[in-house]
This record gives sequence, C-alpha cells and structure tokens, in this order.
Amino acid sequence: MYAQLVETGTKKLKTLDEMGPEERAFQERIDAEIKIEAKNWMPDSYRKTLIRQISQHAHSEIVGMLPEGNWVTRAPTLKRKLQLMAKIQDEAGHGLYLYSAMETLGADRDEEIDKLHTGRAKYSSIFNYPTLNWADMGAVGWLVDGAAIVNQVPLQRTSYGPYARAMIRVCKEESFHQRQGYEILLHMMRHGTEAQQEMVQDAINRLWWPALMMFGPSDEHSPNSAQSMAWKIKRHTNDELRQRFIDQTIPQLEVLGCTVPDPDLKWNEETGHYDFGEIQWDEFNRVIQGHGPCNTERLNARRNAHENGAWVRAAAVAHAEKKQKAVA
Ligand code: FAQ
Repeated sequence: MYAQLVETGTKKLKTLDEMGPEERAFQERIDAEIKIEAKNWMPDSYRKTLIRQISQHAHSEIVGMLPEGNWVTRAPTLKRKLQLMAKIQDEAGHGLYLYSAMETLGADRDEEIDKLHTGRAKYSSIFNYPTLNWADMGAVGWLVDGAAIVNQVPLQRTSYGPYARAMIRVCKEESFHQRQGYEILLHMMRHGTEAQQEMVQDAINRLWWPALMMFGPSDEHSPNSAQSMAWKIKRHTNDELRQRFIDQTIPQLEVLGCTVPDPDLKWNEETGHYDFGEIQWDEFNRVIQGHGPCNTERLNARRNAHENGAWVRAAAVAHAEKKQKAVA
C-alpha cells in the first residue's frame, strides 16, 4: 500500500541519498523507531505537518463536545446524564493534552485557536452533523468514538514522542466512550419500545456515512498520506483504517439487530473483508470547506464561548502573576 501511495501521491518523496546530513539522521532515527522529541532537530515540513494534524485533532475534541452538550439537559436518567457529562469532560481533557503537545513544537495556542474561529483551520467533518434524538448519543459513542479509536490506536506509536504519549490516555478514555455508546443502543434495542428502536435505526442511518468519512479522503486523493507514512506520523492509510473500522463494526451491528444504509455492503469471502458502497465525496468536500449542516452553528458556539470566557482567562493570568510576584 505504501509503495502504491508513493507512486500515486501528489508529492515526490526524497530518498535518503537526496537528504542533507541532518535530515538523513532524522529519517534514520524514525526508521529505527526512535521517537522524535521536542528538542531534536526536525525538518520544518515535519513540524508544520504535526502542528496541522495535532491542532486539527485538538479542535475536533473541543468542537466535538457541542453535539453531546446538546443532550445533557435531556438525558433520560440521572445515570445517563452523569455518564454523558463525564464523557464530555474527557473530550475537553483530550483537547488540552493535544494543545499542549502542539505547543511543544513551538506553535502558539491562541494563534491556532484563532485559525479555528476564523475558518482557517479544519476540525473533524463528523461534528458538522446534528444530534437529533437521544439514540444519537449512543450512536456518537459507538460509531464516532469507535472510528476515533481505530484511527487513534496507531497514533500511540506515532513518531513524535509528546503526541504518542498523549494518545495513550486518550485511547483508554475513548474505549470507555465507545462502550457506553454501544450500551445505550443495546439497551434501547433490547428493552425499548418500538419507537425507541426506530430511533436507534434512524441515528445509525444518519451517522453511518459521516462516520466513514472521518478517516479522510480515499488514498489516491489524500495529499498528506505518503509523506506522513514515511515520517511514521501515520501508520496506516485512510482507506486501510476505514476498512478496519467497517470489519470491526458490522458484527456489532448484527448483535444490535440493526442495518446500515448501504445496499452494497456484503462480506467478501475472498478478501476476508466487507465490501461497501461508494462514499459521497462531494458531501465530504462541502463539509470540510465549511458548508456542512452545522458548520456555522458550531463555529458561532465556539467563538461565543471563547469571548465569554475571556474574563476567566484574564483572571487566571492575573492570579498566576500575583503568586509569582509573592514568591520572588
Ligand atoms: N474532517 O491528506 P489527508 C474524535 C482534511 S477526534 C475534516 O488525508 P491527513 C473524538 C485534512 O486535514 C476526530 N478534515 O490528511 C471525539 C487535509 O486538509 P489540510 C479527529 C479532514 O492529515 C469523539 C485534507 O482533508 N481525529 O472524534 C478530514 O494526512 C466523539 C486532506 O486529507 C483526528 O484528528 C475529516 N474527517 O489525514 C470527540 C485524528 N479528513 O489540513 C467528541 C488525527 C481529512 O491539508 C465526541 N488526525 N481532512 O487542509 C489524523 O489521523 C489525520 O489528520 C486524518 C487526515 C486521518 C484525519
């Protein structure tokens, strides 16, 4: 797959012979599976790619709290409300570890957050879809966190040390999120009314394709994959991970007794994988260009939260400065 990517990729990758001594030593370190740390020499483009990916990842965790926050006041029981609040709080924590990992590369947190608020930085396409019924909280946990785990488990072995270490805790927490989401759906399917079972199927129908889009464009349209694989930032291509997610998820779907809205989905004896239908890439491109169903709502919510929280940040800085003066 990697050789194929190098051939089809839009950028030609340098060979070791074409690199200067510093870059060659850097690549050899990566090839030997030694982590790159903040103070090590690294090519500017490696730093830039990591800042792009980690900041986008952090923004996704923070924006990803919004569709779930929508349901805190309407969770059906106290137990479900507590679980949902704990999950949302975990996502905030993930955002903070990731912004910190990004800062070790010399990026400025305020500048990167400003890029999000002004539409210059991306965040995951999935969070531009609405959460319309309670079963969406189950489907987000099961499918969205499920997709996030498949994508993020290999990132625990990503070549940049601070990012890899942050991902260890993130993955542990995402596993809990995935299970709580599945349990919500299983409960509704086994003990719910017919109307509640229909809500589960409706949530899966709406979120299935957007969950598959989370893995990014298909390999031949992924400009960053070949270089990111060579640098071992990414360990698998977008299509490999998407296939892994489908193969893992369909047996769980069968236990639920639900279906996915894909008439072409079927088990392929020869490949040992599920075949699946064509993804609507036009829709994906519209969403990542800022024209998804909830883009405006999400960005407005983030901007308002940032403006309304300005006094808290100012107070925290004033408090820290006062403490520092007292120590000096
Ligand atoms: N949405 O060349 P590639 C979560 C962009 S966290 C938006 O393949 P790359 C937790 C991409 O940035 C979910 N944009 O790019 C949670 C690039 O644009 P650029 C987030 C996307 O980086 C759960 C362009 O398309 N996870 O869910 C998307 O090699 C529940 C070309 O693409 C991460 O961020 C997309 N889906 O591969 C929270 C994981 N896909 O920047 C709350 C880390 C692609 O050149 C509730 N990131 N793009 O203008 C990654 O693994 C990678 O960045 C990929 C994309 C795989 C997302």
